Amino acid sequence: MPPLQRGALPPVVGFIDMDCFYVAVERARDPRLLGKPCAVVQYPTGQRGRPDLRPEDDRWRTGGPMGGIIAVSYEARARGVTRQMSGAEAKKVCPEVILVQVPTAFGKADLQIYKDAGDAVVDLLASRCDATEKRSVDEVAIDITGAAEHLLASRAAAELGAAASAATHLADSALSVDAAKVTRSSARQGHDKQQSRDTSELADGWEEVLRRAASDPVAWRLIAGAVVVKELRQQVESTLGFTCSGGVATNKVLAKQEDSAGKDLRICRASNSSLGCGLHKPNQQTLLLPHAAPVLLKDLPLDRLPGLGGDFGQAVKSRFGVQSAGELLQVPRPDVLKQFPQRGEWLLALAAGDDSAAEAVKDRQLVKSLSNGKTFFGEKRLRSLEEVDYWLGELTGELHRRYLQQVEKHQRTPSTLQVSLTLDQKEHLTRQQPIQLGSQGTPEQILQTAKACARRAGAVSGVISLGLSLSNMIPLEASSASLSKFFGRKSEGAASKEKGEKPQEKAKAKPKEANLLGACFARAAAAQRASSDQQKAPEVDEGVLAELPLNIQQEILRELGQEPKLKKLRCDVVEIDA
Ligand code: TTP
Ligand code: CA
Ligand code: CA
Repeated sequence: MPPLQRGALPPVVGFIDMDCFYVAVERARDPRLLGKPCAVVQYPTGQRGRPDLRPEDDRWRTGGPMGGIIAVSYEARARGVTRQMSGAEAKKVCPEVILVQVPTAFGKADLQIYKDAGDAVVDLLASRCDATEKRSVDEVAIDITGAAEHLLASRAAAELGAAASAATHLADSALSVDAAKVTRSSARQGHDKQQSRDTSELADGWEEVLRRAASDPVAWRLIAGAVVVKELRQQVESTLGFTCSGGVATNKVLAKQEDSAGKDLRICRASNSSLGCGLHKPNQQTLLLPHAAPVLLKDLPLDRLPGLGGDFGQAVKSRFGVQSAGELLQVPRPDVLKQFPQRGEWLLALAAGDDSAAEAVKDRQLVKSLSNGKTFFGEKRLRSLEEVDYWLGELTGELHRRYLQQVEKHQRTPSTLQVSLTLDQKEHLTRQQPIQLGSQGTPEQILQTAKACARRAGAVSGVISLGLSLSNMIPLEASSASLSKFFGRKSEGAASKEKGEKPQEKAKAKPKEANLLGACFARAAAAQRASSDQQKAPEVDEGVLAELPLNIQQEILRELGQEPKLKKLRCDVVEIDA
């Protein structure tokens, strides 16, 4: 594997689009819909006085007034049902189609269940990505550079190559190019080029890609990125029950574009706009290596590139008499720069699919937890605690890196570690434990706590999935690392009083734990001050203390010179055996 030169290399960007999303959400709520041709229909407008339909009400529609179809299962697509149809038209082409109406509230569609499901997907992805940018109700751009680099450092190249090639289409493979010729509408209905890649045989083009990647670190990182996307997609499916399609590339310009009408084209960089994500959907993923970009961009209409859908795009087209990105690249560079001195460079980079024209994935998500997991199907399932320990070690490295990022970027640290195991019989075990990493926690600390959790799960033979997560994020200042500051000669409360500040001002907009902790400190510090004359140990408010994570409770008591009386304290850790 070529050496990595961090910093000089472009990021690894993924793109996720959920499959027939509203249908998938309905299926997760009602398993009777699984595997059946079904569609979600809008509520009938103009019907005043109709009672609202709650998500849990019977929303199946067999006739009567109905809105148009907004989401179609792939089974129904294969039988000719499309989004534009009315419910009645759908019944005509596919009599067995099940039509589910969207919930309504206050006389209009209530899309909350779909929004919540989309948010759950973002939350889950965010737990393993460097940045997570929600692009629509069912689409997310993700920066997976760190996760990809971790895989490169921790797994053998042959293993990564095999995992990526078994699960991933190449955007410029003969199959992709062939599938690109399928019209957009038939792509959406499912077609014979839409075959899924879930086989160990090396697919079209992969042998050459793996050979060339041996001397190409950018390609290697993207290949590792394809493995990350595959694992994330598996995790979304096993945790939330939704399948999705994915793309991997070095930037998001082509990972997602708007067409001239501003309508979502659902483009993975992995499958350009003339292809659409429908090229390798549902439940599939595509990798676009840099050498494939020019091929895919060649015939791309210019107005489908971001920023070129309006007047500026028109001006470019008429100035040079070009229609596509490929044609623009044929115009001599000095001519482009002369005509467009301000934006010429960007324009050419954009048409070439160059990373410099793309914005970074914007991290809009403050994660609730950091997690990492792996599945072990069939013969690969884990049969002993030693094997579980080994894989916990593997999962720890990446998690530790992401924890350090949270410390650095957001000054927060996790306070709970959780290990989850799915056993052969689909039995799911979860064990949690407090963890005190502060700002300088080590991988060893995470691993030891994880091993302790795994041991509490009892017999663990036949593990088919193993997950490790860090959650209950608390501000660093509330973590143990700074406890001693609070309990030093001058408490923060006392110090801010001297400066004339109100102690509460500092606590503004902090999470519950931090405020509780603040209250706890204030009382403890006041008790300490009041008692110092009498040389008495300070007291702490047990009610406030009990609201805090267990590790912090213990730390506070130690700082106060009191032995933690664990029996008295409420433990915030819940064990769930589902
Ligand atoms: P899409 O991602 O466009 O489609 P989809 O997820 O249903 O199917 P695919 O597998 O091809 O990606 O839209 C996501 C959801 O947004 C869709 O399930 C329903 C909703 N939606 C509408 O309500 N109206 C619309 O016009 C479109 C395009 C989507
Ligand atoms: Ca979708
Ligand atoms: Ca979409």
